[in-house]
Amino acid sequence: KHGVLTRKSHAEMDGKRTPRGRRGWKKFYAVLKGMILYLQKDEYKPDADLSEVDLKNAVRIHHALATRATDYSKRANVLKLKTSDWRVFLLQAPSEEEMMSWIFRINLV
Ligand code: I3P
Repeated sequence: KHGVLTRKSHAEMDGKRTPRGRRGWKKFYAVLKGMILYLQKDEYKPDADLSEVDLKNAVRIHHALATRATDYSKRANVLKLKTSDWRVFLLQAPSEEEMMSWIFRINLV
């Protein structure tokens, strides 16, 4: 699965709140491949190598949990992704349908 997702970092690897200055929203082209959610700067190109930044932004979603971000109301169609290493991301999808589809696919892994 792939598509546009806009990301906000809420908590870091240690579970601590992401510090100010790094809490902004950023748009990515997301690609779910195996157990990894790639958050790429540019649109998916099947045979292109991923840049260092793209690799750094990749999220392992094994044992991660995706839910609707019911406690976040500033934006619509936002899901909350909690990873096994205690990071928390908010991810905004372009539509309700896309958000539900991402939640379903992430939790299936
Ligand atoms: C953050 C940025 C986010 C905002 C966040 C700010 O600043 O303005 O858009 O979240 O508020 O800290 P920065 O880019 O300097 O990290 P919202 O869009 O959800 O308001 P927060 O600290 O209350 O999460």
